[in-house]
Amino acid sequence: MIKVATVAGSDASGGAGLEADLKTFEEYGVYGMTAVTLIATMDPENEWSHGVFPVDETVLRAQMQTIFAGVGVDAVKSGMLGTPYAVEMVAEYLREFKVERYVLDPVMICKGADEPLTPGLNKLVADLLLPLSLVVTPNLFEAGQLAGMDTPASMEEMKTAARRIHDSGARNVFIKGGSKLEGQTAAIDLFYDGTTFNQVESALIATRWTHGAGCTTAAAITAGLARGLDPYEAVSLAKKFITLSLKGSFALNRWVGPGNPSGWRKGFN
Ligand code: PXL
Repeated sequence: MIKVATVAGSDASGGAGLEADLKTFEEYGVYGMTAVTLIATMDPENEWSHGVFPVDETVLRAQMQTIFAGVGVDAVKSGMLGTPYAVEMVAEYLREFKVERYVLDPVMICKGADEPLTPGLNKLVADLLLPLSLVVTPNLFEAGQLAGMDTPASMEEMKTAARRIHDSGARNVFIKGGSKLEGQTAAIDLFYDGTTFNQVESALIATRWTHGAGCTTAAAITAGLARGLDPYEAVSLAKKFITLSLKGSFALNRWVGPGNPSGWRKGFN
């Protein structure tokens, strides 16, 4: 059995975080494990505002031991880490267990919130985790932050950001959210392996229910790598996966709605 792990937050609403990761792993036919870094909650009496409750360092370490020392992994993904000790611990375990296939989803914001959730952490993530990543999956905002520039507003700026992030140690950079560039009508993302730029394109799915799309994309890339795809193949397949997931998206309530990772199995097309 192919085994993958996600080191990520739990989203109590079920659409993002490790819940999205596990659903995605299941669709890819790989065995998923979780190290929970924090629990994210949403308050229905306060316009769905987010609460973030980090998991104690000892408890996080015990989970990492279970997964890395106790079982072993073919690929690893990290999502929302939330604390400096979580970032440091991920770096420590990736190094100690010589993980080759590591996907860094540098989660800095949740959809709906425009402020970084943990601003102080971004530099630590860039310093410690970018150099260990096989693929990093920033959205436009996160790409700007990792590249030390404003949020890219054109394909040229996306390329500049991708180059800088590659120079900081990520072996492959996948910048999502090209559909948000001015005048864009398709969902165009950018893949860069240090030599060649590839645009990864799909039709734009017109839905406001995109909660968990970033988590799902990174989890799909992780599972694809674990199954032996190369980074560009894994990214291309993940793009198809997320497009079909978004075709099956739905509202949970008036604030939020997730994609549906079973979209490609159920044929929402
Ligand atoms: O979608 C970003 C994200 C990642 N991880 C967790 C979250 C969210 C957004 O709500 O709750 C745990």
